[in-house]
Amino acid sequence: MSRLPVTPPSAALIGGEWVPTPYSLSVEAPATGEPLAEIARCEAEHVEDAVMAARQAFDGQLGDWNRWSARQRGEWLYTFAAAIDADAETLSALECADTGKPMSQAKGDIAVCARYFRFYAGAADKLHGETIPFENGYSVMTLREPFGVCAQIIPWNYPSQIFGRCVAAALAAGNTVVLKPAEDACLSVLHLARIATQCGLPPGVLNVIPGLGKEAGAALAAHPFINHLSFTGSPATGTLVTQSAAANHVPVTMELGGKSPQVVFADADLDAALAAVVRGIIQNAGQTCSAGSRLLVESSCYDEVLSRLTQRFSELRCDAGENDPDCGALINARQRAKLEDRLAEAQADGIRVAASGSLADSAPSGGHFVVPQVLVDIPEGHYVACEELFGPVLAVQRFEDEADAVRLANSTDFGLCAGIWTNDGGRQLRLAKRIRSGQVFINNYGAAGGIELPFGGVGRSGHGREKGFEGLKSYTQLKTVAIRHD
Ligand code: TXE
Repeated sequence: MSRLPVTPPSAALIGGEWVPTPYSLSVEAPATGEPLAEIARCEAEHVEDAVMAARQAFDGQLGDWNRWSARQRGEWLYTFAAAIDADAETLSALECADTGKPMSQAKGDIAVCARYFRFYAGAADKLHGETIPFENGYSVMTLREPFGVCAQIIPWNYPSQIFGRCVAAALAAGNTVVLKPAEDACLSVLHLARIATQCGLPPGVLNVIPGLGKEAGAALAAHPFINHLSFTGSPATGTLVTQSAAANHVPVTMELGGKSPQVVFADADLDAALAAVVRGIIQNAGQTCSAGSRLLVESSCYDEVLSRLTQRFSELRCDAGENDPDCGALINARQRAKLEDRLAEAQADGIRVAASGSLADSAPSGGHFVVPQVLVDIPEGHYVACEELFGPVLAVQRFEDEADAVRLANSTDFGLCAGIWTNDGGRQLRLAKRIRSGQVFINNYGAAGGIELPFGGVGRSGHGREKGFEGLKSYTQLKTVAIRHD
C-alpha cells in the first residue's frame, strides 16, 4: 500500500459521528495502480440515516444550526478556511496521491477550496431579498431562504475544489448537506470533513457518505426528503439522477462537462494563446469539465500554430504527481482503456496524431498514463471533435472566416466554456454573443479559475450556475411575503 500523510476516515460522517459500514471499497493510486486506502461503502440505510440527520439539523432537532445567524455561519466558514490553509500540506498530498494530478495542481486545488469558504463566508450576510412597490395598503417583500437538505453528488477529478464550491455555498445560505463523493477519489474530502467537525460544525449539518454511484448515489438522488440536488459528472448519470429527483419535484443543478473550443485568429498574440491552449488541455491530464479540448485555428496561421504546438507537445512529460510533471496519470484503468479505444478508432478513421508528449523515465510502470497529443485531419462531425474524451487530447480544426469559426464552435451539443483569441474588438464582442456557452473568455482561458465568476453550461453541459454570488443564490429559494395593513 502506498504511503499517505494521514489515514483518512474509513467511515461515513453521519449526524456528527464517523459510522463504519459493513463493506468497504479499495481506492488505488492512479500513478502506480497500487492500493492507497480503504473507504466506507454506504448503502441505502446509511443514506437514509444521513438524510434524516441533515433534516433534523435543519429543523433544529439536532444541534443549533437553525439558530445560527448569517453572520455566525460566515464566521464558521472563515474558521474552516483558515483550518484548510493550516492543513494544506497534508490535504495536497492526499489529493495528489488519490487523483494522480501533479503536486503543484493539487496544492492549487486545496488553495481554491479554502478560497471558496472564504468567499462564501464574506457573502453569507450579504444575501437579501427585496421590497416590491405594490398597491396602496400593502407592503411586499421577498425573503431568500435555504432549501433545507441539499444532496451533492461530486466527481473524482477535482474532489476538494468541487467540495468547496458546493458545500461552502450551501452552508453559507443556511442549508444542511449530504454529500456523496466519488468512489475513485475522495480522500481529501474525507479529511476535509474531519477538519470541519474539529472546527465545531454542529452535528448533521455536513454528512459525507462515500460509496458507489449506483448504491449510495442512486439512493441519495431518489430520497424523498432531499430539497435540492447538485450533480457534477457525466451527462448519462446526470440524466438518471435528474429523473430520480424529478419524481420528488426536487430542483437540480447539473454540471455535465464539455467540449470547449479555443478559437484562434491570425491577429492574436499567438504566444499567449498557445501557452493557454496547452495549459487548457493538459491540466489534470485533460480530465477537466472546462478543458479546452478543441482548437479552432484560422487558416492563414494554421501551419504556424501547428508547428509551434508540435514543438511544445514534444517537450511534455507524464509522470507520477509527486514529481510534479506536465501531466499526471488518468484516474483509473477504465478511463484509460476508454480513451485508448477511442484514439485507436480515430486513427483507423484516418485522423492523424500530429504531435505528442512522452513518458518520463521516472514514471511508475503501473500508472494509467496517456501521453498528451494533438489530433489533426478530423472530418467535420467526427466524435473526436464532438465527444468529451476526458484526456490530454487536443482536436485541431481550421476555419476560413468569422462565420465559419462560429459555426464550428457551436457544432457540438455541449456549451460550457469558450476561449476567443483576437485583437479585433468588434469581433471579440460578436463572437462572445454568438458562441453558445456558459462562459466566454477573450484573450485568456478560464480567467485564472476565478471562483467569483458564475459557472455552468448550456445544452448537454448542464444547467444552473455555481461559483460567485450566483452560486450562493442558487442554494436559496425566494419566498414572497405580502402584508395588508389598512
Ligand atoms: O462519471 P459519473 P464517471 C465525464 C467524463 C468521464 C465520464 C465518466 O467524460 O469520462 O463522465 O466518468 C456518481 N446515481 N465526467 O463514470 O458516473 C459517481 O459515484 C447517482 C465529467 O466517473 O457521472 C460519482 O460520484 N450517482 C465530469 C459521480 O456520480 C451516481 C466529472 C460522477 O460519476 C450514479 C467526472 C447513479 N446511478 C466525469 N452513478 C465533470 N463534469 O467535470 C454514478 N454516480
